[in-house]
Amino acid sequence: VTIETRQTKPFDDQKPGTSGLRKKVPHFQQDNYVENFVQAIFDVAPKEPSKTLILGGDGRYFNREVIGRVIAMAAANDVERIVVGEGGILSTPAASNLIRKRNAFGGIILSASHNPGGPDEDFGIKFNTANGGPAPEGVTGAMFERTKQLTEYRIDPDVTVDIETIGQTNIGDLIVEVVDPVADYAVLMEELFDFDKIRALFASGFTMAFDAMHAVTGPYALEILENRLGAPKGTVRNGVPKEDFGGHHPDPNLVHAKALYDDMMRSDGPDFGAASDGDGDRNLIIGKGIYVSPSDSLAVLAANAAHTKAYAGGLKGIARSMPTSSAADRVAEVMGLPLYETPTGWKFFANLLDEGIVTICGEESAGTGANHVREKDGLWAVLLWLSILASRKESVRDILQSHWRQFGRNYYARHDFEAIDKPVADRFMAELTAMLPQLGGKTAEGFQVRSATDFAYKDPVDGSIAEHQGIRIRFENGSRVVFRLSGTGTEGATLRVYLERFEPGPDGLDRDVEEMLEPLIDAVDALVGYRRAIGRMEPDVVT
Ligand code: VG1
Ligand code: CO
Repeated sequence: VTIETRQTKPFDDQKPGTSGLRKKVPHFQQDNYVENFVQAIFDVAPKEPSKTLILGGDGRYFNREVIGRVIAMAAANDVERIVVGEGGILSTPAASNLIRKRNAFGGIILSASHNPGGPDEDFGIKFNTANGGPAPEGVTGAMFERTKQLTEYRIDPDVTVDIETIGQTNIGDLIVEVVDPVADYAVLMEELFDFDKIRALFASGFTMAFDAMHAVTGPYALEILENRLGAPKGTVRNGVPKEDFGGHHPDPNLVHAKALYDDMMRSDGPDFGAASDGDGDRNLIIGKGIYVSPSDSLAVLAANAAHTKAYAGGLKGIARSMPTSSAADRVAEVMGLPLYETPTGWKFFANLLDEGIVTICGEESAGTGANHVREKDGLWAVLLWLSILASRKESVRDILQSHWRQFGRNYYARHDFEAIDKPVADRFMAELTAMLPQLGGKTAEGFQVRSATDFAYKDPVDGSIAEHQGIRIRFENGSRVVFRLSGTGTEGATLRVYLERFEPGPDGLDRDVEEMLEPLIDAVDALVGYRRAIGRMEPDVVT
């Protein structure tokens, strides 16, 4: 063991965003940029309940390189055991599971999730704490402070480990365990779901397409869907993880998973379609001829969870991020469950899950998950859908339509305006915030403002406060718009505009989403003039 202390310089831009530190690869390749951030993690994270670290990533370009550096630095930073996925692979939910199973003090997950990969694309590092969840704001804040002060990092340059072969290596006091990235996760899924029932569904001729988007979920989906559940070979598409995700955005939405969507709209297409993102924590659900919005998916899963082994005893509560539609609120109301509304980002769910006051959580950005791990979980959502389909023996369309008849329908879309000049975006948000006191009561295009607020959240478990989490304008007719800036982008600023309009039914449940939201967009634009302020008429991405 030859621990070296090397000089580094502090960086002023290592503030983790919604989900870890994300930058372009060349930015991460600056001298000591990775080392600085990793040292800050080791300095800030308490090594409790054990000195075990979980390590893996989504397999994107630069993944292997950074895995090697983290191992060498861990050896010099009082880590006793590293559990790393073979080939440096671990999906985000699988990493969360391993942290919990191994009583690790935390995990380092290398991913920029749904952002593209490659030498000029995105990379990311995130740290999850001992509960398996993304580091809370207190911890990321402390890490950021540390990155601005660091002048040295510690490394054992002699430590090199073959991460391509499963097995254990002892290097001085350090044990490095290379594990099958899928095995423990697959066991967890078998504990939660009735695999026999899903197997019978596939055996009955039910067909599915799963698009792994050349990202990390490929090996998980192949093992679970095809090998264990007997889905026909070829059910999993793009199942081999690639460093550049085959040149695509591994973002499971109707833009980037268009090929899957097109297949699902064919009358002879599969019965059920799904996709996942770069690091395996998101899910896209499409039925034959019908898209399920993530907000609706959360509501349907919550309403039907009792069809599944793990949730047969009922749910404790539901949580959703603030911009997510209130479809889940109606389910909670009918089922007599508490509903929590949190800021965007999975880290805000962890306390509620730890405390045992919610069971299922979701975000409009295609994230759904539950108390089995502390991250959103793409394949879990797919398996829950499959369990419900196996049990109800109805199509996705029938399930969705009967859901709307019972609870009403929340027409919903998110408009993303990408790569806006940051000063322009910041100025617009500041002007909008200043406008809020005057908006109440105003009317445009027949929409009257009921309230206009800057969302702040007080965590009911630890009392911590998160401010400026999005501007929310609510109308008397139940419609709503939310404005916020993305915290995961790596180019300029991305303005997200979340639009929602409620129809109680029984009429008006089968309308076109875009048509339904158009009057709301016009009203909002008349009130706050966002299109002019950012100089864009049309969004880059609609989801
Ligand atoms: C986006 C989504 C948010 C999600 C986050 C991380 O954040 O809106 O709901 O939790 O990505 O997802 P933002 O700040 O860009 O809106 V992932 O799959 O990147 O880990
Ligand atoms: Co993700």
